[in-house]
Amino acid sequence: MQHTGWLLLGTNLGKRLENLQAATGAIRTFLGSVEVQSHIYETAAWGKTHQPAYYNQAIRISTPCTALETLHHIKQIEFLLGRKHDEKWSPRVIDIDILFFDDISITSPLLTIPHALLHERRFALEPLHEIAPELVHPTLDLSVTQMLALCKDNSEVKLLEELHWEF
Ligand code: PH2
Ligand code: MG
Ligand code: MG
Repeated sequence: MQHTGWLLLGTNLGKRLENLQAATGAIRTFLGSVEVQSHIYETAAWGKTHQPAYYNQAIRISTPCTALETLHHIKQIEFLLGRKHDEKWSPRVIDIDILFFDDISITSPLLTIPHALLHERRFALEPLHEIAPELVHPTLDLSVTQMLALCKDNSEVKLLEELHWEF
């Protein structure tokens, strides 16, 4: 059975565009098809703000893996791409977060779906809104459009113009 996952990719160390491309390639290899990709957004660091700006991108995947299997593969991909065991919210080469998975809601020490901080983070909501405005949060009962309208986070999130991409 195929499952649908909405993931957020984030990177603020090294060559950010290449990190996103490598992550997408590895997701295709280990998880399944990448069906939709948002534009890339350059976003001010949230949480610990004194660090380089991120590139963030939301994608929709189709995978035979369950949510826990998906998490397991994501951890492997992050390791493969050079992510170090780091402190909470410290700069990273790649971070892959599960925002939504089918219409499930799980709260466990290993995994929380939908992502627990999604509604508080403009850097996640804007890219997700581009690819899934009508998706409804199963416990808040709000669409992504509604969550974005209610979001109090005013950190900078700007659409990256192709001309500004770093090669
Ligand atoms: N991820 C974090 C903490 N802060 N800020 C931005 N702009 N983008 C992120 O992906 C991000 C963050 C923890 O994973
Ligand atoms: Mg994260
Ligand atoms: Mg993460």
